[in-house]
Amino acid sequence: MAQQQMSLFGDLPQNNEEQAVPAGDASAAMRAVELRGILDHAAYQYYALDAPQMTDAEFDRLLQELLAIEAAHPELVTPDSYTQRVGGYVSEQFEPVTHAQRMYSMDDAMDLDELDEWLARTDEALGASETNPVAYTCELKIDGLGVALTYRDGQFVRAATRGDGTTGENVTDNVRTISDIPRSLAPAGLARVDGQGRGQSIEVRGEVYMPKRSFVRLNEERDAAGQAVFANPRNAAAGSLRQKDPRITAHRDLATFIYAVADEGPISVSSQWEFLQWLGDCGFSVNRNASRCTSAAEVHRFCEQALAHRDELDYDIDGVVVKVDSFASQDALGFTARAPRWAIAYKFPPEEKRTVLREIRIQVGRTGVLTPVAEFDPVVVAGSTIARATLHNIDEIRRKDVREGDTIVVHKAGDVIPEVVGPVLEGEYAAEHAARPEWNMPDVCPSCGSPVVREEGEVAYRCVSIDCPAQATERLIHWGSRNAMDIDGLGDELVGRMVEQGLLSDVADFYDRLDEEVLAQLDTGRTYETTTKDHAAGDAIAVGPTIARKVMAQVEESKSRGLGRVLFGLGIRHVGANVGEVLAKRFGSIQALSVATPEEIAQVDGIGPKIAQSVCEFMTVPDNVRVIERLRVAGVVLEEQEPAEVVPQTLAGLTFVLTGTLENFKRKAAGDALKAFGAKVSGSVSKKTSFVIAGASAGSKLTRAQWTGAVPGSRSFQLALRTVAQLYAVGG
Ligand code: 3B9
Repeated sequence: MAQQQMSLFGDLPQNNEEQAVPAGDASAAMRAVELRGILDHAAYQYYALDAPQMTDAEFDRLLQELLAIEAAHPELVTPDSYTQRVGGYVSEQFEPVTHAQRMYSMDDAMDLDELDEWLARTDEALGASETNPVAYTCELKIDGLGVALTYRDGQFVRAATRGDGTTGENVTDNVRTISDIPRSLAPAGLARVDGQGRGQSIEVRGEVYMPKRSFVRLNEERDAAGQAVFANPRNAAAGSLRQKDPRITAHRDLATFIYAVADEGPISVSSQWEFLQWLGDCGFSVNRNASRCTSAAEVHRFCEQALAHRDELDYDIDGVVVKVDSFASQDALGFTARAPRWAIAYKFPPEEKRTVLREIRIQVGRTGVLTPVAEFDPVVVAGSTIARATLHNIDEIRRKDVREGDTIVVHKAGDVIPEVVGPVLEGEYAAEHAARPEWNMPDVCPSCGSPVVREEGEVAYRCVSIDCPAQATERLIHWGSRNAMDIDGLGDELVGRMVEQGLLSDVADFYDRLDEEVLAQLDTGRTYETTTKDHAAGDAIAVGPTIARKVMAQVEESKSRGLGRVLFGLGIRHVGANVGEVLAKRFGSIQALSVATPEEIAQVDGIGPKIAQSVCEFMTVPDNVRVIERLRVAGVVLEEQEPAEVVPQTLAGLTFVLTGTLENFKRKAAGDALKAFGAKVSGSVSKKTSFVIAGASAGSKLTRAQWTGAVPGSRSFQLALRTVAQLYAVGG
């Protein structure tokens, strides 16, 4: 969770992928699979981990793209597609619960004008007049987790999360530990329920939250214990509610506010205002900051008050909920598919904070792109502390005109991603800003000192050095990332340390150089704060045997992730996760791919000439070939498990004999590559032998070699020659 701000540019396969317009059905199908994967992953991060990595806008854009593909190709719709769900994430850890009545969402009003429009429309629909105004109940919108609590015969029996609105998770055992939830409904409340609630199931709804003070205390404890801290109270509440062990939940200070009932039929109340009163009579915790208003002006005043006092509350709120008070009027207005027409959520404007921009620091990515990042004094925005934000590129810095030392305004785009809005230029700030020098991209890479280049027509500046340690680190991080080799437990920081200490420099080092014992001794860069019998304060903290063993086990497991992920993990420019899979399917092995021409690669559905060129270039760099060969020797799977679709059988009918020591290939690997193209590989020279590929210290087989069958100048000869030439080129 603490990483949330840092890893925003993390491992979504989008970034360096060619955005191919789905051409044929095959690429549409691939894209649909990929989109589902991305959406599922994003939803999981959002709902299950409470660590969103994507803005809502980006999520929506991808969802729309998937919807468009599925609309055009209905045969591609799968029952598990994100589009077949209402939203939300239903985990497998807790038993699913189907809500008796849908847990509705609410329409949003993004500003007071939109709120006014809704009020006017609702007044109109209900036939309001000056003498007979519509009454609205205004409540605070608690930024917690929606829950449904079921009482049978007045006894608490079940708690469920909101989930996707239709199906949630059974979290009864955990919710039972929340102290402000009544075990049984108080008599004062039951007095107003048909038959005193006997034989009845009553489901109330509300929000579970963690008080701000408890959140701060919990994070202090976690930090002291070296555990990851929660980004905000909502995440802390979610993490606490989704514990497998209810005893852990019990030790987290959670609380609730209840505001609704799934079916008000058996309760003799006729308005939301009375209903809140009834909830209190039952013993529920009901937020006291609510107001019954009979004019737009009063509603406005409530919203302004809520905004003005939000920081004084011991819980986070993200807006105001305005509900038509009378149940009869609510019934008259009814529901849309997702939300009641009688309620609206006025969302507070996105929070902006002022801070000081200390430094614009360069981050070198794995492809050598230099990205400027704003580092500013930490500020709490929308519930979590932020201290840096990407500035993307020099054009963006010029457009915003931010300079080191400026007082700046920051916010969170989509309430998630930290962003610099711009410099504060009012009053004396303007002159101070003008007196500061404009920031410029460096001429040399801050990591390795090589000159930086800006390619024609590109905004990005790049370090093109092969030996840049920053790029090496980023490439290694990428190799271990979730959509590549998925080496769990391999934090960015740990990789950085390993590179600094010389334990790792290329991806093959994970498999043939990394040593568990050495890793265990690696200094983490942190030091002990206190002295115990085992260490003194100030001593360096080592990785330790437990984490070292875990990482090595993950490295071992990663060997069998498959060719598609290897191709993605290698960080070949323009090869994203999707392209990696397509290439793996089509060519079946890395050998076959490495000897394919750009034209052959570009023939694959969904692969353009730019990708093809980039793959070929990568495969001819001797360093890369050596790394691939070391991966193979270490046992990393470099073949597609399913047979390749169609590899051009350019060598069909030809028989090869391999002999001697080849420079960069194991003989077997070279043979597999030839076979993938349809060649026969034989162990001994005979009349049928077309070619002998002789490495160093070849013996009798070379002596006995002779041409038979292949006529120089024939097509098969030409193709064979070219393929062999490529094999050699690749082999250095
Ligand atoms: C079935 C506050 C929030 C909120 C409602 C809220 C979120 C949602 C809602 C709850 N804060 N109030 N209120 N303060 N974060 C309005 C959507 N209401 C319901 O879920 C709901 C559900 C209902 C009525 C309300 O009744 C029906 C009965 C039979 C059939 C159909 C509906």
